This record gives sequence, structure tokens and C-alpha cells, in this order.
Amino acid sequence: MRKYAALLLLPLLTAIAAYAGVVVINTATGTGTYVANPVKFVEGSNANALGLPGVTIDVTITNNGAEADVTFPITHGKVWIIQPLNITNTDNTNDYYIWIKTDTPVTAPGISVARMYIDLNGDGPSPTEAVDLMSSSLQYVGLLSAGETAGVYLYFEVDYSGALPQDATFGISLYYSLTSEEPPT
Ligand SMILES: [Ca+2]
Repeated sequence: MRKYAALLLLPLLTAIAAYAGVVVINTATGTGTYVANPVKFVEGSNANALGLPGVTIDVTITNNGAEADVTFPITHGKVWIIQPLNITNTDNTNDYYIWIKTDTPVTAPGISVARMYIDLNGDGPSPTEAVDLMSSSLQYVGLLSAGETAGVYLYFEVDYSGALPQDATFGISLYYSLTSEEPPT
């Protein structure tokens, strides 16, 4: 009786060893098809205009409108920089959902408020179109309609006695999508 039990056990151990050594490989390929970027940065109405004495609102657009760099003056008090930049939807058929993520928040001393406004409907900046440049979260702005252009506004509050504070720098990313599903960041 004890002899049979030993014989049955042996094939079972062999089967387990065989499964552990099996590897199956499936494959996939991918192809990215280029299309022109439909939503892009373009120069605003005050691009390259004199902001305050000594400082021009300097705007550089690169990578077919996918990237922009803006320099501008700020000073003591409350400062608006009006449309250095626009965001244009060159797609005449589709609306796009717009988010802004502040990648590099403003941290300069003396700056208590720093906002970007995306005027989606041409009636000027409103609180619902505001993006906090002092917070690094992804912020939904709204829908940019087919063929429309949104004006970008910057707003700062500087309360600082004595000499001017250091330069205020920030970095943002513009997210756009045909669907309202919040994008990964
Ligand atoms: Ca507006």
C-alpha cells in the first residue's frame, strides 16, 4: 500500500516543474500618425510691445505653437499684463477642453497673488477663467470653441517695501483634449 502512494506522487511533481518553466510571448507594434497640432500658442495683441520703461513684453513662439516663452514687467501694486499671448483653436470643426497645470509656481517674495486668465469667450478675464500660478495643481479652464482664439492675461499683486523683489518666474503646461476626461499629469 505504501509503495503505490509513492508512485502516484512522482508524476504530479513533474507536472508542476513543467508549468514553472513555460514562457509565452505576445507582441504588438505601434504607429503614431502625425497631424498638425490644432490648438497652439500665438502672439497676442501686446506681444513685443513696450510694457513699462525698460522692459518689453517679449514673446517667443516655437515648435509650431506648442511652446511659448514670455517675459514682461511687474512692479509694486496690482499689475495686469494684457494679452501677451493667445491660444488659438485652428480646428474649425471641434471644440477642445482646456486645462492649465502650473508646473513651476511663482515663489518670489513680495508676490501675494499670481494668476493667469484664459479669456475663452472674448468678454475679458473672469474668475471662472482664472488659473492660480502659485498652486501646482491641474486646473480646468473651460471649452475653447471651434475656430476661436482665447486671450491670455497675467495678473500679479506685489506688496513689498524697499527695493524690488527678485524676478518672478513660472512655468505652465496647456492641456487640451476633445473629451472632458481629466488628463493624466
Ligand atoms: Ca471671459
